[in-house]
Amino acid sequence: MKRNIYLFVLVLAEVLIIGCIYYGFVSSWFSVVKQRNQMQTFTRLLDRHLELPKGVNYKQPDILNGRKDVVTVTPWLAPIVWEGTFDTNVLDAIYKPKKITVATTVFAMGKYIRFLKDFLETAEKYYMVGYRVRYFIFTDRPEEMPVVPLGQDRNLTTITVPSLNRWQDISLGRMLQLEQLIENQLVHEVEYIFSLDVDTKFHGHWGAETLDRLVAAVHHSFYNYPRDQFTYERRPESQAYIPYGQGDYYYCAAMVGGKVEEVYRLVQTCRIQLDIDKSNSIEAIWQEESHFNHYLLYNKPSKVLSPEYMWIDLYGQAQELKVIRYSHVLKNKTEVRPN
Ligand code: UD2
Repeated sequence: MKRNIYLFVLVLAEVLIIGCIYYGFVSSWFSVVKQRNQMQTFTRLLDRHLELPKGVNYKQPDILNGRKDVVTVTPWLAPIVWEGTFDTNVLDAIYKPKKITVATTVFAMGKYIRFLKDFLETAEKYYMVGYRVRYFIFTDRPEEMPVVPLGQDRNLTTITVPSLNRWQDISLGRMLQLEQLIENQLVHEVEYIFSLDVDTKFHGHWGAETLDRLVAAVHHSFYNYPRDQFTYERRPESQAYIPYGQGDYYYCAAMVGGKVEEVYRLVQTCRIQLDIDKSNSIEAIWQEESHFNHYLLYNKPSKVLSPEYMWIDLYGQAQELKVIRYSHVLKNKTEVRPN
């Protein structure tokens, strides 16, 4: 009997000791995970904090004198970026120490691969120079990829995708591809992303002034039009429907960018809306561009790029454009498109 009591006490003590060790281990593991999550949240928040290192010299900002020929802020107080509204010295002093990475996705499908060399060569000269850039090129012709020397901290990944027979499907399919790339890879690896059309060239500086939460560019062909003449989707049966009398600007789909989480939300929403339209046998008038415009009307961009950042070689230089930074090249649509 005495022996049994002794054994019972011994087992109880062992259980208690093991329990305490286990509890200590589990709770310290939980606190490590909690701290790590907190750190990640704080790092993400700090990423938006605009810290200026001491000793940086730049021109004194002015609140009375500035651009008077163009509007430089939206009604929801997002900046509209024009030459003369920012100072590269101060922006670089703030953003370069953050060591951010900007993913840049480009689709070069079918004959559009021919535009890629100029795109990359000019991007290397003007686009996010001095920042880490990771190009992701989606193509069905990997064997025709041009060889373009890249600067320091810049690299390129080719993603081979199946060919498509309709240019509309290529344009629309970008949403799903971007959604998957962000979800599977980029969300863990980069802070910002820009998705750009390939039939384009850079002509001037495109830098940290374009970084923000959600960034959209005003379309070169509609920036001076009344909203009822925008080519929004006007059929209520489409998920992209915008009624007459509504709308801010007409944004182009050739450029969308921002924090990777925000762009993910945009492309995923557009992809879902496109799927609903498809199941209802309707395709919006300007494919994903119509859905972008619908999304951006109800989810305002935090920064808007002026047509300096999205021009077209077809037009000469408009008076209000002090510089053309990026433009669409001329193309023979019937010759380059698959349909
Ligand atoms: C407009 C938009 C474009 C897209 C399209 C949808 C602007 C300035 N452009 O341009 O972004 O919304 O309308 O209708 O707003 N692509 C290929 N291979 C092809 C076809 C397209 O790679 O055979 C890719 C390529 O990256 C190209 C992009 O899709 O830059 C858009 O196609 P587009 O340039 O033919 O469309 P476009 O000029 O009508």
